[in-house]
This record gives sequence, C-alpha cells and structure tokens, in this order.
Amino acid sequence: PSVATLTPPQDVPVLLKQNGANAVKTSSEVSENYEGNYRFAPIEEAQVSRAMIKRYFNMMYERAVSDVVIIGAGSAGLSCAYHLAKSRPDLTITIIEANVAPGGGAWLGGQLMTPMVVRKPADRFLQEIGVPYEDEGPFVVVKHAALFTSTVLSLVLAMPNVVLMNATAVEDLIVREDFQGRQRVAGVVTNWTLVALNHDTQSCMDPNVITAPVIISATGHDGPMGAFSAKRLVSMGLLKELGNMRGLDMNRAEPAIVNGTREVAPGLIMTGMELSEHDGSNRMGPTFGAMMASGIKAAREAIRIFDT
Ligand code: AHZ
Repeated sequence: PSVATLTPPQDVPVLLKQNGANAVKTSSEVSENYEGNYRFAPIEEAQVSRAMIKRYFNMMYERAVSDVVIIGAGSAGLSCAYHLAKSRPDLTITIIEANVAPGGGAWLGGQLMTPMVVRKPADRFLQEIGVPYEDEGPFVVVKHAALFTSTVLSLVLAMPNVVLMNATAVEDLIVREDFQGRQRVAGVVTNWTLVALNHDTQSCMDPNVITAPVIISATGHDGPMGAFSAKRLVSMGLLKELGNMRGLDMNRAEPAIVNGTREVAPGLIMTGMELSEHDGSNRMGPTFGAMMASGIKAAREAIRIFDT
C-alpha cells in the first residue's frame, strides 16, 4: 500500500493540529515489561528529526557569538574546559573537536596500553574530578586512561555553559586589527570535518564562523590536524617560525608545557602539546599531568583576560 493509504495501528500517536502546532495524543500503552511486552511511547519519525535539528541549530545560532572557543577536546582542552566552566559559569564556552570521539590521545596511556600515569602534583586534578588511582610515590596511575577521559568529559558536558561540536574542524582563524593596530585572533572558521578533509574533491564548500574574544587552542602536536593554530600563526605571519617539538624528556617537557601555557598571540591562548610545536619544547610521552595542569593554566589565563 502507498504511505497515504496506510492506516496507523491503534497505538501510534495521532498528530492533532492545535493552534498551528503539532500536539501528540500518546497511547497509554507504554510498558516496561521485559517478559515480552516492552512497549515504547509512540512517536512520529519527524519528531525525532525536529528534536535534534531545533536544538543543534539553535545551539549553533546562539554560539555564533561565544565568550571562549576551545579548539580540540583532548586531555588539555577538556581539563581547560572543566576549570574554566566551573570557575566562570557566566562565560559561554564552545568546544570544537575535529574527531567524532572527543578525548584526543587520552583513551590510552601509551603504546596501546591502558593505564594512565600522572606525575604529582597533578594528581590533585584527579582528586577534584573524582578519578581513583594507585599511588606510586612520585606519580599515580589511573587504571584506565578512559576512566579519566570519560569522567572529565561527562563533567564538562554536564556544565550548562559548555557546548561541544564534534566532527567539526577549525580550518582557519578570524583575525582583526585591534585599537593599537595589532592583529588579534577574534574567532574561528569551522566546517564539518568530512568537508574540511575534502576541499580538493569539490567546488567551494564554504565554512561557518564563530566569534569569541578568547580562543584557546589545544590541538596537540603535529599530525593530520594537530598543531593547527601554531602552523596557521606562521602562515599568517603572526609567528616567525615553528619551534618544532623536541625529543622525549619527561623531566624537562612537563614543566615547560605548563609554565609555557600563555596567550601566544593576542586573543589566542595555547595549551597542551601544541605548545611543544610552537615553542620547540620536548615531548613527555605517556605522562598526562602536564596536560591537566596546562589546561588549568590556560583557563586561568582566559579568566585573567576577562578580568582585565
Ligand atoms: O582531534 C584532535 C584531538 O582530539 C583535536 N584537533 C586537532 N586539530 C583540530 C582542528 N579543529 C578541531 N583543527 C582539532 N579539533 O585536538 C585534539 C588534541 O588532542 P591531543 O590528545 O592530541 O592533544 P593534547 O595536547 O590534549 O594531549 C597530548 C597528549 C600527549 S602527546 C605526547 C607525546 O607525543 O609525547 N604526550 C602526551 C601526554
């Protein structure tokens, strides 16, 4: 039968036009009986689409102007988002993550092994967000890196002032001249990641924009998308050259990243391993305390900018 001649079974909702809006008369036959009689509240397929569309595009509409954009939801970006959103509930924080799965490299501890090592005193951040660990003296070990990442991610997403757009890539920075004639980063240019990866296969697929007085870049070290802002600062002439990440030295690398976390260009704070490419500092390999502490420092830098 054609769709038009289908008669709905009795327990399918009937869409009633009331004052121009669709009101649904639901069936009372919802049942949570797991013995073969589990029945869902009836639904029209279009309701599902509209439930998602109106929320997502309203969110995009609202966040076209944000207070802070965080680029990259790895361990540094998420730690930053947590501290900033908690300290300043008045700020609207928009996280843009290129991957479908937020978390960056922090789903594993090292070489496909799952325990996560965190050097003290960064264990305090684990205490704050409620992640248990084993104490090994100078460092602690979380039983699975995913326990850290899923915990911080769920806390961040539960904050009312935070939104996350994943599968969305930052493909350029908005730059404006400030009143002193300096170039200031003032927003991000975004596209669906699948589009960003396919610009060579189609005619122009124009991007979207989000403006914000503070951008925090946490895109990790160089890779297919990594070190995005550091590389763009060079190609825009705001940074002479990349420092390029040096070899692994845990003792030098971690304090260098935390202490080097700063506003690297007007309006742009950099955090996490992206800084190693910007500054030419060492990598630390599979120890994550610096990512957490650098994220916190980036949040503090952002607060400082808003306070002055
Ligand atoms: O997908 C990226 C990842 O989730 C995302 N990202 C990168 N470019 C982006 C773009 N737009 C949007 N243009 C983008 N998102 O940024 C996230 C970076 O996460 P990460 O885990 O790679 O970086 P991190 O600095 O948070 O943590 C680094 C962890 C490392 S690497 C390392 C070593 O190699 O020695 N050691 C540690 C602890």
